[in-house]
Formats: sequence, C-alpha cells, structure tokens
Amino acid sequence: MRKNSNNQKGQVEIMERSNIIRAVMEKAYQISPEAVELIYSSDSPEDLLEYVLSTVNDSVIVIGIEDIDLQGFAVSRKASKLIYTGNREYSDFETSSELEPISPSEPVTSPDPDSITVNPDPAVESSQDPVSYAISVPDIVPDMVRNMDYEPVPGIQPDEPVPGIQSDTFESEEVLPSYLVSSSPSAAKTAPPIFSSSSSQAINRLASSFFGQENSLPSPSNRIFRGELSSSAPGSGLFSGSRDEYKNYPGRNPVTVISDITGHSTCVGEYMQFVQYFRDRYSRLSEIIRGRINARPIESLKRRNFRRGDGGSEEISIIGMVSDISNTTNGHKILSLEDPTGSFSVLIRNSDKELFEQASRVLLDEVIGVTGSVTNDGSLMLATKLIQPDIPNNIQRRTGSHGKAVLISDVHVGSSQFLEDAWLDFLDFLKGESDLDSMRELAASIRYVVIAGDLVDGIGIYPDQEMELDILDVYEQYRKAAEYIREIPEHIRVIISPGNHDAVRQAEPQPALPESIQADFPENVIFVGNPALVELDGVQILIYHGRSIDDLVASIPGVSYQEPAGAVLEMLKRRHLAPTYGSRVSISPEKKDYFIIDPVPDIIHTGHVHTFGVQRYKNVLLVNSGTWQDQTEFQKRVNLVPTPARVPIVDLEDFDVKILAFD
Ligand code: D5M
Ligand code: FE
Ligand code: ZN
Repeated sequence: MRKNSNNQKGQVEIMERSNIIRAVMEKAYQISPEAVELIYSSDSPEDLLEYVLSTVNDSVIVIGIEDIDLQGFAVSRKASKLIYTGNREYSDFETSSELEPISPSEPVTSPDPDSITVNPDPAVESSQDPVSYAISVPDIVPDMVRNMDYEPVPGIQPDEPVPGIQSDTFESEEVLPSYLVSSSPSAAKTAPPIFSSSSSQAINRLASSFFGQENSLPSPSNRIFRGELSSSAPGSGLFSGSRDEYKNYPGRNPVTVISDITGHSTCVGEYMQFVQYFRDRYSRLSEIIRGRINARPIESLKRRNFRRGDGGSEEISIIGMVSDISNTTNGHKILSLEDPTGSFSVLIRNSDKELFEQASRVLLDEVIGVTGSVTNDGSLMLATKLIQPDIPNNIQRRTGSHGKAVLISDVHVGSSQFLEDAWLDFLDFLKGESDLDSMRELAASIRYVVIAGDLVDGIGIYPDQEMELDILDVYEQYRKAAEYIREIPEHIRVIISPGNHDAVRQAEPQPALPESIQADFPENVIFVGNPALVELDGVQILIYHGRSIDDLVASIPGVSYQEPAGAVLEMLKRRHLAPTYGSRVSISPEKKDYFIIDPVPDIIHTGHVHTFGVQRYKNVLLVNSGTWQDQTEFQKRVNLVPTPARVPIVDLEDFDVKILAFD
C-alpha cells in the first residue's frame, strides 16, 4: 500500500499494482495487465477489485478487461451508499492486500553442501561435440544461505512433553490427549476442531479423524476450491475402468491416457469430500500393505488379550494414516495412526537406531503398516517394524516399445529469464538440423516429447513477477509457446501437462489447459492434467509437475534440491506423489486420490524445482527434468541454482538415458 500523491482526495491510500495481482491470485485467479491497469487507475481500486472478485465466475481463469463490469460497479456503489452510512470496511480486501512481501508458503531450505553428489547415471556420456553431455553440479554458497531468513527446517520436531511418558516405562495409565486415542463420537466432540501439526508450518490440519467424524473439520482457506475449469472432453476411465474407457490417441506414435483428472473433477470443497478423499487414499494404500502383513483393525487393539502382562504379548500389526508425529521428552518418537475404526499411538524407541531412523522419515498423512506389541494398559503400541507400501523388488518394466522420448519441463515462456537461444538450439536438434550425423540420427529416433508443467511463466504467480516478464499477457505467452511447439516435427507426439505457473486452477490435481489455449497448438499435441498417467506405445509414464518436492526437501532428512530424483524416490516408497496434505501443495479432495502411484509406472517424470536429476529405483526410471529459465531474483535470494537446458532422452526399449546439454 502507498499514499497516492496524485490522488485528488490526497489522503486515500490506493493499491500497488502488485497488490492487485496478489489479491487476485489469493482467490485462485490470474489477471491480465490491462485489467490490472484498469483497476489501478480507477478512483477506487480497492472497491473495484472487491467488486470484480465478487462477480467473476468459475469459468474465468484470467481476469481480463472484459470481465470488469464498470457499469455494474457504479450501480452497486450507488446502492451501497444508500444502505451504508459512515465508513465502510473492506475486511476481505484488507487480508489479501497485506500479505507478507514474499510468499511464505514456498520457502526453500538451504541446500546441504554435504549431500551433493554427482548423479551416477551410467548413460551420461562425455563428448567434444558442440553439445556436451556433462551434468554440472550447482555451486553452493552456504554463507549466503545462512544469512537468509528461513523458517525452521521441518522434520525437526519440538520436544513436546507427552503426558504419561516421563521415563522408559510404558505402562502408565494416562498417555496421550484423548483426541488422539479415541475415535468415539463423544471424544470427537471434545476434540479441538483444529490442531497444529508437528510440521513447522503449523498449518491447519484435519482434526481428530481422516475418516469422517462429524464436527471435526473446519474449512481452511486452501480447502476452498474453484470447480473444474477445463472444458476438455471427458475421457479416461481412470484406474477403475476397462481399457476401453481410456483416452486413446492412435497412430504411428500412439498415446493412451490412463489416469487424468481432466473432465472428472467433482470437488466443491465440502466436508464429506475430504472424508471420501482420505478414505480412498487409505483403502488403496492399505490394500497394498495388507498384501505383506496380517493387519488388524485398530479398534480391535482395545481388547485386553493383546496386552503385555496379560499373557498376550504377541506381535500384531496395524495399518494407519499418520495423523501426528511427536517426540517424547526422552527422545522417543510417537506416531499417531488412524484407520477407519479408530486411532492408536505407536512408540518408536530411540534405542532401536534403525527403526528410529526410519521413523524420522515418516511424513504426516502417509499410510504405513506397523508391527509391534501393545503395552499393559492398552494405550500404546511398541513398534518393532514399520512397513511402507513401497514397490515390489521384482517389478518388471513394460517392454515392446522402441524409439525415444524426450522429457522436459519448466520452459517458462514469457519470463525474461527464459533461455531462448538454448531453447531454439533444442528445437533445431528436434528438427534434425544438428551439424553432427549422430545428433541427427538421435533426433530421428525421437517419437515423443513430454512437458511436465510450467510451459509459460504466467502472471500473478508470485509478487512482483511482472518485473521479470518479457511477455506480460498470459495468452500471449501461450501463443508464443504454441509457435515454438509448432516447430517440432509433426510426427513427434508432444504431451503437455500443466504446472503451478500455468493457466489452470492451482489446486492439484490440475486439469489440462483450457480449450481456448489448446486451440493455438498443432494437432500433434496432447493435453493432459497434472498428475497424469500416460502410456507411450506401451511404456507407462507418470507425469507430475512436482510441487510436493518442495515439501519433501523440507521434511525428509537427506532429500535435497541438488538431487531432485531422490525426492521422487521417496514418493515411490510411499506410493504417493504428495503424501502430506495441506502444505505447499493445495490438494483438491476428489473422489479418487489421483496422487496414488498405482499401477507402478515405468518412468516417473517430474520438474518444478529447476534442477536436473536421474535415478533408477527397482526398475523404475525417475527423471526430474531441469528448466529453460535462468536463475530468477527469488532463486538468487534463496540460492537455488537451476540446471537449465538439460535434455534427458529415454530409450523406450532399454530405458537407457542420454542427456544433452544446450547451454
Ligand atoms: O518453481 C521453481 C522453484 O523455485 C521451486 O522449488 C519453488 C521455488 N520458487 C520459485 N519462485 C518462488 C517464490 N516466489 N516463492 C517461493 N518459492 C519459489 P516455479 O514453480 O518454477 O516457480
Ligand atoms: Fe517452474
Ligand atoms: Zn513449478
């Protein structure tokens, strides 16, 4: 906010342009520069903005001047003058315009200098060609990082004393607050409606139950969602349907879309939808674990015959969703687990080093199995084993395909840091215009190009973004992107999935880009949602932009921006692309949990963090493609060093990966 000295009234504060963008963004819209200008230059921008936000509907993604009804505004003002006397309060507006300067929702943790290793990918070749094959490791300036004002690193839990656990005896009567150990409706009523999670973000989380206790769920701001925005035709039958229901794109380079939210969103943010979402998550992930352990419903643990000292010290297993993580004063860990029948506390002693290390990597809301014995008083389970839904060791990859797929992401067309020269060199390569025969041959074998989000930079994505944009209009950005994509030879199928900079709803799963944008792109482009499971001539690739990587880096020890594929590996072990609900990823509670990794794909392709990494895990290839955007001002401030213009090319026959560098 600033005083506008040009303003006739002298004293009236008006909004900065960036505050207009931010306030619009808060409501999950974007805004065109012309519309910003129109609001900014009106005599009452705050009122006008409030009015515009109250009148635009869910079919609008980008607020343009055509969405601003000045006449309606004038009429409504006249009417409000008749109704109100005295000063009017703009409480909604005030909250949205007084946000902190840099969005605190996306902190970047300091890179850990000790954890940097060069990715040991056997397919990396070295060459004297104009195109080099080396992967560079980003420089780290730890001092700069230390000077930054960071949030505490999540994952380090405050040592909260837990009632009843003062020593190493586990037989005490009163162990945990009742809202954690009881699932009866009466207990739910006494439970606080919201509690702070053990993550440093202290976000509002679901209350005592994931599984549907009444009175337990408030509606935090990131759980109010706009409806489906894409007008794309419905298609896939998701996981439940037969193959015929999948969306097929036949031809020389066939594509089948197996799972994609596009055209299937049912979410309006109602309470029961959250319950349904968590039930789906629990039932599908617990089913995977159930194949490996003989688990009982949590409710049955209340029976005395399981307890130690009652002659029932046998080991038993449960499967639950982690609703809380805390440390005892003696440094043991307590996980609260919930299943649809109840909740239970599991204690992991720090004397069991291996188990304790495993427990310190457990994330809120992930589904795990626990084996152990129940204490004498029936209040705690002493864990001896934690089981994740991890993929089987002997997983076979799909075979029968041939040719190659290029995996890229984070192009950021429109950004002033967009590396156009490198990008044009890449397009020349795809067109078969390289000087070297070997490069032309390689180009000729390419059948697919997959883009995992952030095709354009967008506008209003973060404060003051317009200072770093070459193209200020998001539609212009897409027109430019379409122009580039038209350069790609027609026989190559291009698959475009959105990211957080794209013009679709921010809540994930995100639908495919809207038809108005798709219309500019050539026939060989297929638009899918984020995430999307897609089959490229028989090879399954799970495409996910990767917003949750920011969370995983912040909460799992050893996971870093320098090795982003390591974060994807952690997703795979949990069989979930965004395990923790309500952190940086705003998840729309759809009927089905689209983030569950099932079936196991052959390739997982992510992006978002702008660093490059390739890893293999039990026959699954994990690729985090880098970016085509140079370091932004924000990234400079947090010392996030991107690895731009790297192009991984995957051989669909033997899953060999070649990495080209165009910088
Ligand atoms: O995100 C690129 C990476 O940089 C990702 O790790 C988030 C981080 N990032 C970028 N800009 C911001 C702002 N303004 N706040 C917090 N974190 C940020 P991308 O999606 O390409 O912007
Ligand atoms: Fe990006
Ligand atoms: Zn992104």
